[in-house]
Amino acid sequence: MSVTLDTKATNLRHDWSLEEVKALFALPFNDLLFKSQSIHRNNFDPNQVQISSLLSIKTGACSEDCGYCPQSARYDSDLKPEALMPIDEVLKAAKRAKDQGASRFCMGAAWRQPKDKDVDRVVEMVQGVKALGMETCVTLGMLTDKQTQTLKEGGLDYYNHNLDTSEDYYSEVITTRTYQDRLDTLERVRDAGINVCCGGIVGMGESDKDRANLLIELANLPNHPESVPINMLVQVEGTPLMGTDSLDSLTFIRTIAVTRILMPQSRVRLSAGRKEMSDEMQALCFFAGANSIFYGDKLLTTDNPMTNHDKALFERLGLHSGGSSYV
Ligand code: SAM
Ligand code: DTB
Ligand code: SF4
Repeated sequence: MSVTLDTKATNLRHDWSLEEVKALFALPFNDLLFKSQSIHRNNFDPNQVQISSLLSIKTGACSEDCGYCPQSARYDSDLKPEALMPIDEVLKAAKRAKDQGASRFCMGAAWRQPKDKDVDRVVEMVQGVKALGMETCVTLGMLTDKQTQTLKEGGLDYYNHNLDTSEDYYSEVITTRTYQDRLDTLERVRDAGINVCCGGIVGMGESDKDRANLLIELANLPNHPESVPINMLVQVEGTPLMGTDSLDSLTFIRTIAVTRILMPQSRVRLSAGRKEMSDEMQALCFFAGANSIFYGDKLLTTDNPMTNHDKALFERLGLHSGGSSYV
């Protein structure tokens, strides 16, 4: 099947079919990367990468059973649970991230869903981080309408809530909340006027079809998420997904390329898993259309490449940091 493409993305599409997306994945590698790079440079500065830093503001002891996650209370992952951080510590971390060059600060909490009083404390953090001149993102689990309103009124820029995988594969990974629960939270976030950060994880043992269907779910939402994190599973001892066969690097790069083609104006983030990737693989991901990273020595609870290494990589590739959300 041949696929016609609008490289300038004047018409963002929300009607991708499985056949079309499978055909993209099946293209010769060079043809796929040529297409994704053409779309990328028609919509973005091809050498600019947006930089976000993460902080776990409430760690571990989570009631959910997400099979990849070291923060679930159900698995024995050697992680020390920590209560919600005091605001001054959060702001110190944000200031450090800003000084290192991050433009967005993402705060993650290991909750199924926050309590209203938790949201009020997070709003104080958001306001403090914004006052430092950074964009803000939080990921707190499922939200109510009232909570999305509170976050919007508090000035939050982005909410991260991932679909994680295809609807078909989802129950293999998580049983304590449904795919529809995730879609409902995403709709609430969108309706409240907060930018959406939504992507998934690959390398969890899913099939080619599952990866295609995850990207279709994202692209066929009424609006494309402004940020699309593509995580490679970080395998953590004690979690059920530890020991999963690792995903072929070229398939990962193809996944980035197809994400760029389906969502031409979104920030595609090369997210978790970079520590296990070679510089050459990351370079191909940037060529395929990734233009955002998590930066800083830690993700939430696992290691990320050292900042000095990333700085050197940017220099070697002639990349510069900058840019915020949508084009
Ligand atoms: N508890 C909230 C939730 O699940 O919505 C927010 C924090 S949760 C850690 C945020 C996201 O991190 C998950 O949806 C998942 O996509 C990603 N994540 C968690 N553990 C991961 C791992 N081991 N490898 C890759 N991504 C992971
Ligand atoms: C996302 O898509 N990836 C980030 C962020 N959103 C919250 C989290 C990655 C977590 C990796 C495992 C850990 O460090 O605990
Ligand atoms: Fe809890 Fe989020 Fe981890 Fe799932 S991904 S176990 S909800 S912290």
